[in-house]
Amino acid sequence: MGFFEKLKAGLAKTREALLNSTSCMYTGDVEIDDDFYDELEEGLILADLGMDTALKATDRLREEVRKRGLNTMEEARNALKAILVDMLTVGDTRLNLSTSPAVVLVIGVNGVGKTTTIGKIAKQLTDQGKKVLLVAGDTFRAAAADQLEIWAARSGAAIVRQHEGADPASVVFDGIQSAKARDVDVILIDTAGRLHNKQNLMNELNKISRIVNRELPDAAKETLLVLDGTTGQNGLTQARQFKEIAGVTAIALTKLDGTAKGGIVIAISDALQIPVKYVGVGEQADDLMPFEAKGFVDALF
Ligand SMILES: Nc1nc2c(ncn2[C@@H]2O[C@H](COP(=O)(O)OP(=O)(O)O)[C@@H](O)[C@H]2O)c(=O)[nH]1
Ligand SMILES: [Mg+2]
Repeated sequence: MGFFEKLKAGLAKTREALLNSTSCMYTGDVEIDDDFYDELEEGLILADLGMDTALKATDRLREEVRKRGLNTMEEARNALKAILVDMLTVGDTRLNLSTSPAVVLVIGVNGVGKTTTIGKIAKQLTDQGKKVLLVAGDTFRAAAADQLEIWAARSGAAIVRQHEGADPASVVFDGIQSAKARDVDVILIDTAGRLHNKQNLMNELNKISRIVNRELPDAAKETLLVLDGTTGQNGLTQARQFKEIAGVTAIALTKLDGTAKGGIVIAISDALQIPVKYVGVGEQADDLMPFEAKGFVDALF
């Protein structure tokens, strides 16, 4: 399956939801009037764009239709697609890996797909000929490092881990020394998402960041927040919290294959102005897609 076909297949449920909730856009004889805009706005909210983003998109469409004198549904649909692409365009969609090593700190709550996403990115990077090192910073359970180890074996990446319960910052320190010794291109750091309160989590992530900044002051760094696409608006709430505590630079939205709530991508980009850089549409290594706004919107309509 080609890239676009795969994305399209992965977004099937979201596309269906959007099609149902915005059916007013697919009937040729509907007037483009206030009722139409109300119905569209409601439809976009149902498709998980959230109230603010749905309102903004509808207002922009209204403006565009008026300004350009659009009068067919097809024209209105194309205008809406262009507006959504624009709302999804909030910065560079590729990870900045411009130095060797570059560091990607991967954060997010438990179960969203952090370890899996790291494994997939590792596989894609090693396939491109890069030397990758995985750091098992989730030390809560030995199983977390075991899971990362499986991805290391699958991708050919190296891994640094310690015993269960070890200080994550110390694992990161070890990982960086090892990366320096082995001329690694990309360090991917896994973290735990189960710290019992916000302050705790913030302290932990800050400690890791301090080590990274001290040991690799000139390295390209990304903080990649992983969000579970099936949680819809709750994902947006998580993103706001993590943005506040950890300075998120990139987002990966996983599990879009199992949900009709994919419209949340648009809400997140628009509300937080943080670029979505990956979307996950399955459990295999090649089910992680580099995000591209136009392709995403095309796959939705
Ligand atoms: N269907 C689907 N499952 C996914 C995707 N990404 C992760 N998962 C699954 O979600 C579960 C939790 O993933 P894991 O990486 O362990 O989450 P973590 O706790 O954040 O590290 C696993 O069963 C993964 O296989 C995705 O894009 N699609
Ligand atoms: Mg994990």
